[in-house]
Amino acid sequence: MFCMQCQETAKNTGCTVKGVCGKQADTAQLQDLLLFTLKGIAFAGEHAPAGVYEKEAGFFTIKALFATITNANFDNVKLTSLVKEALNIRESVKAKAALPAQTPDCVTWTPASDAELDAKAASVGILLETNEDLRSLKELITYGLKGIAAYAEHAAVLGYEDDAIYSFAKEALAATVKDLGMEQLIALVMKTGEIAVTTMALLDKANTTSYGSPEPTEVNIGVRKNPGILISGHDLKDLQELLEQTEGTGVDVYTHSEMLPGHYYPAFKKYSQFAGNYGGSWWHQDKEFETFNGPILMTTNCIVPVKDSYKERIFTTGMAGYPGVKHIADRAKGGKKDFSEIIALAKKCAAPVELETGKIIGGFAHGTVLSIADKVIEAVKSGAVKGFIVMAGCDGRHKTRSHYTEVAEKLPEGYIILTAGCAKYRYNKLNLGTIGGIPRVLDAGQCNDSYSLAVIALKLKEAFGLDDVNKLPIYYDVAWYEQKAVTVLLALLYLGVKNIHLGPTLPAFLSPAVANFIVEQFKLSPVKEADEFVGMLA
Ligand code: FSO
Ligand code: SF4
Repeated sequence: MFCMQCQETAKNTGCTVKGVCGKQADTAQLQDLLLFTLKGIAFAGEHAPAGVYEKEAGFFTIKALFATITNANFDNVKLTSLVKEALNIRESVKAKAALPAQTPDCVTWTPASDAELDAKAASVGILLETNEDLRSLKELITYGLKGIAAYAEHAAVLGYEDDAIYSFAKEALAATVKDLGMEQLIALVMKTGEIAVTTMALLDKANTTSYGSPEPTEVNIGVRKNPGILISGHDLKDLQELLEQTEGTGVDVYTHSEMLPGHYYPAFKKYSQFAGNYGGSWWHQDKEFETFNGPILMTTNCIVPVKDSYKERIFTTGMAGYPGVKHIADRAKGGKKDFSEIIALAKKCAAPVELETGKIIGGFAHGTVLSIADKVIEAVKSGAVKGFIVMAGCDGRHKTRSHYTEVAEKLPEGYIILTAGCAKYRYNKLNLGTIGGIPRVLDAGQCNDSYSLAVIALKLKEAFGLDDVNKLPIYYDVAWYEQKAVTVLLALLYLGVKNIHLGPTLPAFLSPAVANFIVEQFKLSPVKEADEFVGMLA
C-alpha cells in the first residue's frame, strides 16, 4: 500500500505498511482498485453521449469516492462489492460509448475471479504515476474531488443534485489517466476549486431549505439522566430520522464532533429529547464512546479503530463502514432508515457519564452574520472589531495543533474567530467573551459551512466597497486533516483568497514544485508559531 491523502500520513511522507488511521494494507489497496474502476467509468463516459454518465454513473461515483475518504470505510466486503458494481456500471457505459482504439487499462481490465481482484488491487496505487509533479497534481485533484463527492452525496440525499458536479467527476477522473501536462492539470486544480464552491453552495441550499437557516444556539455539553444515542458525522437527514424515531421513547439524542451544528437548525429544536453535545472532536471517540454508555451512530467519516468495549453498540450507516460493526441499511426509495434496533439497544443501556458541564454557542452561518451585518460593519468602523481570524477546518492528533488553542488564548483585543468544521474543538470551550454583543468565536457549522465564511467575506467586501477580498481585515489560519479540507482549501483559493496559513503541516502529496507553485501563486504559507501569528495582528 501507499497512501498519503491525509495530514497524519506516516512521517509526513506516506503510509506503507498500515495506515496511521488504522486502515489495513488490503483495505487501502481495495480503495485504490475502486478508484481505478471509477476512472474506467469516467473515461468511457467521456466517449458516450451526453447524459449517459450524468446521474446514475455519476451518483454511484460520488458515493464510491466518499467511501475512500480517510476514516470512512474500513470494510473490505463493502469495498469489494463497490468494485464489482463499478465494473458492471463501466460495462453498461461502454456499451453506449464509441471508444478510441487505444484505451487505458482501467477501461478494459476485467477480472476472471475474485482472486484477480486482490492481485490487481496491489498494482494500481498512486505510484503508478511515476512523475512526482504530475502525481502531485493528480492527487490534489482527486482529493479535492473526494470532498466534493461527500458534500454532493449529502445534498443528493436531501433531493438536491447538479449534473455539473457529475460531469466534473467524469472530467477529473478521466484526466488522471490521460497524458496531460502540468498546465492542463493546474487548470483542472482550479476547476476543482470552482466545483467545490458550486457543491458547497448546493449543500448549503439543501440544508437550509430542508431544515431552516442555522441560528445562534446554546448547546448543552453536560448530560441528562436518560439513556442516550450518540450521533456523529455530517448527515443531517440521518439526524432528522433519528430524532423522529426517538420521540417519546425516553431515549435522548446527543451529537458528537461534526454533528454538533445539528443543534443550530430550527427544524430540530422542537425535539425535547435532543439533549446536547457529548465530548470533543472525532479523535477523542475511543475514550468518549466508552463513557457514553449508549449506542453510537456513525453517519459519515472519522471513525477511529473500534474498541471491543463499545463494538457491540456502535453502528455505521451510509458510506461509513467498519468490519464486524452493524450497518443500518439505506432507505428504500421514498422511505426512511430504520433505527429501531439502535433505539431498543439504547433502552437497555445506562445514561452517559458526565464529562463536563456548561454550554457552547454556535449557529453563525451566513444568514445570521449577514442579518447583523450593520452591527458588524459598525463595530469594524468604530475600531471595536479590529479583524477576523478564520480558524476553520479539521482537528487531529498532531501535537502542534495546540497552536490553534494558543492563538485563541492569546487573541489580541478586538479580534473575532470565524470557524467551521471540527477544528473549533481546540478553542470553543474557552469562553472568550463577546465584543459589543458579538461572540468572539463565531461557529458557522460543519466543515462544508466554510462556504458560509466565504459568503460572509464576499459580502463584507461589497459592504466596505473593496475591490479585493484580501483587503479585508480577515486572516486565515486553517487546519486540515482529510480530503474535505482539501476541497475547502481549493474553494478558498478559487475565490481569490490569498495568504492562507495552513497547518499543522503542508500536505505530503504536494511535490516541492507543486508546493512552490501554490506558495507563489496564492501566497499560501505553513502555519506560524502562535506568538508570531498573533504578533502579526497586534
Ligand atoms: Fe472534522 Fe472529520 Fe468535517 Fe472532516 S469530523 S475532520 S474536514 O471529517 O469533515 O471537520
Ligand atoms: Fe495514512 Fe491518512 Fe492514508 Fe490513513 S488516510 S492510510 S493515515 S495517509
